[in-house]
Amino acid sequence: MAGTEPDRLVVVSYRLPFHVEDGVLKQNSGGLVSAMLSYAKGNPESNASESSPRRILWLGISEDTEEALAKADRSEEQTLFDLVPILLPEEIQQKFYEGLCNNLIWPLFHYFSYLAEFSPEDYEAYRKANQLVCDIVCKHLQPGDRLWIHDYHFLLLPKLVRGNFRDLSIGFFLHIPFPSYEIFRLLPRTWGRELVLGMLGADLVGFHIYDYVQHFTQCAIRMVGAQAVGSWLSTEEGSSRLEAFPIGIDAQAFAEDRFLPEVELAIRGILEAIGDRLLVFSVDRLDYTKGLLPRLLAVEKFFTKYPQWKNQMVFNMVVVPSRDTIPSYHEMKLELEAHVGRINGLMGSLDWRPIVYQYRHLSRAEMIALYNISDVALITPLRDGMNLVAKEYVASQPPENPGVLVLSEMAGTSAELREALIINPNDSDEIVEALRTALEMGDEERHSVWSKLRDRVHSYDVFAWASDFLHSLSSAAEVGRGRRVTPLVDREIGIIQARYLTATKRVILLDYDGTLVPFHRDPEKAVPSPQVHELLSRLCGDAKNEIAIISGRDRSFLDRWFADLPLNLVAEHGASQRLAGQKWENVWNENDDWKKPFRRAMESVVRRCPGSFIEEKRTSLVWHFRNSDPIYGLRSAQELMEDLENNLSEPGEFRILDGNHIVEVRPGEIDKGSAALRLFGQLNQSFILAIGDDRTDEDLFSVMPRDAFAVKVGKGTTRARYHLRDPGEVVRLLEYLVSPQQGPWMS
Ligand code: GDG
Repeated sequence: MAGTEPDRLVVVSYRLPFHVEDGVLKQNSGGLVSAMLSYAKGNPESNASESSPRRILWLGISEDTEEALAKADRSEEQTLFDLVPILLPEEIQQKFYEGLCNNLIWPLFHYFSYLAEFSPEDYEAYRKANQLVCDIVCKHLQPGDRLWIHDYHFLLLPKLVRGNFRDLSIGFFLHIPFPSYEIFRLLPRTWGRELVLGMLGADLVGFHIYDYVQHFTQCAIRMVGAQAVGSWLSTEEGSSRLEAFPIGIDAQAFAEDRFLPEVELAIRGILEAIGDRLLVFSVDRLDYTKGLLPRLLAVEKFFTKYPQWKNQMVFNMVVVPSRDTIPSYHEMKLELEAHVGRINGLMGSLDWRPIVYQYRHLSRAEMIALYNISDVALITPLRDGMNLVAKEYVASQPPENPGVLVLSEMAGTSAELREALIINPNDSDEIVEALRTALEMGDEERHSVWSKLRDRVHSYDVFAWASDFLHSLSSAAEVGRGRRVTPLVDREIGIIQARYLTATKRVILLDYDGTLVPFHRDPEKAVPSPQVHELLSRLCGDAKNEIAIISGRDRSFLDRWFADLPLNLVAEHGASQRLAGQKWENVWNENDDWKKPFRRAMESVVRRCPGSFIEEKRTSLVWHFRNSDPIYGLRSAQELMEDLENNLSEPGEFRILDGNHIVEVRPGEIDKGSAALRLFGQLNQSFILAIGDDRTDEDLFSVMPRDAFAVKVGKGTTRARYHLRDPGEVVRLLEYLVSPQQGPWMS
């Protein structure tokens, strides 16, 4: 890592958005680079920190060398970019890009699962490519940088970079849809888990629309056991915020550029060709997601059903060349062209072709002219992450005579452009009727619909989008840093061990389930291993130690496994306690009548939520849903919590807790913190270590003095300062304390 340069943005996208042509740096068309350019220039109307120019380092695949890019002539604003081309080894590039990106992720995420190819070699190449890109990115990162990673080529990258830079602000944005769990689960389990965890390496994960946020959340809950609270997802590794940022366009530029001379020239050309007929258009890359053939057949159906429109309307279908050396794309193109020929042959006349088909890339002026002059845009993809053409069409319309947008409900942008004529692209009759409505729409309605669409396209343009994302990233990264699991590492273990060794009196407070012993589907089978038993015995054998197990379990369970050890035991979160070598005593002595209404509420949830069950303890009732469907379990837990709350008469009399796959209700005066204070008074021993994994342990952490070591096991927010990943690490830590001669901890 080189010297510090404050407030630099580092962007990684598959392609570098610049290339060198005759020694001059040329900017590729695309909203992202324009947005970044405007961000780099700074907004003169903003506060000081946002008004000054900022540098952007951009890394991506390129055919130009770093030297050629650096030497190329640049405009003044382009000098704000530092460009790093990435060149992957040929054997990886092919399998990574053509293989995993284009033959698996693209079709699968667009719901074309029958086209998805699940090749382990391609996945391995994808892993390697992400690792190689990570190595290059890490070499260029500097303290204070913010990193913004784009799209499905780099789903693993956020986590890989996070492994090297714990506190870096990392944002990730997905430009294509994130599919529902039913589609995503088709991926081999290890791949799916890796991809989700890869994305969750970012502080902020952005999608176009809220549907995709929900789909991702469900996948993360089901596949990696993430916990969702509001817009945050937590795993053992940390927390990420998920949000929808519907990408915008440079609406102002589209509105103004229609007056450029080259655009006016192109408009005149189109007008001459179509005469006084109405013009309907579409522009897409050649791709099966775009619904090209169904659209064409719907237009044919339109002319058949409404022959009065023959010779009155022209459909200009522009298909932009893409991947047509691949046989399936080439076949798609031939099939499309065969139908264009057939329809024109069948319906056309000497002076009218119903379909004007173009297979080529248009210049920007031609695009804007086409947008400007078309009466209807027929945007009917079968699936699309967002679809910028729809927004560009809206922004380019002449206010005096705006056109009509017919839009597929399968395009992300339909969630925003709600006033458009929304169609289902598989329903040819609906397309036919929408086309007719659009062509016949009266002036007043056209103006009213368009002005609403225009307002939306202008108010959340690409600059608002980028600045919204980057602002959100700053706040998410700040919160994320606070929440990130701080695994104990050598240095901290060293400090704990040194304090342990020099202390004259030590207290060690241990939770049981999820802390000393991993969870089991059947709680009765979650029993301590001989290693744990022997370890506890060694800890108790040291006269300086006072060891307590403070658990939610009942007395008989704790007696069964620990009666032979000189341990302090606390059962049912503090309702009973047994001091080492003494008898059990009850802290709570009421009868069971209070449980009745709570039990009734729980029984009703058990009937509805398969796999869940009620555990009755002397001083609490617990509803478990570890063995239920995780999403339905969570929903049922929320409903149960509300139901239980409704049974409370006095505040504080009972506590309702949502723990690790449980909902528990118990008397308000019983908690693990009070139990610890009852056992050990003011907790002023020279060494105190408290370890626990769930919400009930937070009560324990909350009574810990400042110099105590509070350790949270697993994911989730906590008051504890330290984290361990799982019970295995807890045992390792305790072994470490009793055997000081061991080698390094984790490095
Ligand atoms: C991904 C997602 C999401 C197209 N043909 C020509 C041309 N274009 C320009 C358009 C528009 C862009 O390309 C295509 O817009 P998309 O929305 O399809 O964007 P992609 O980058 O292909 O796709 C998509 C997008 O990312 C943004 O997040 O909306 O869902 O798949 O800007 O104007 N431009 C010129 N000539 C053409 O022939 N000059």
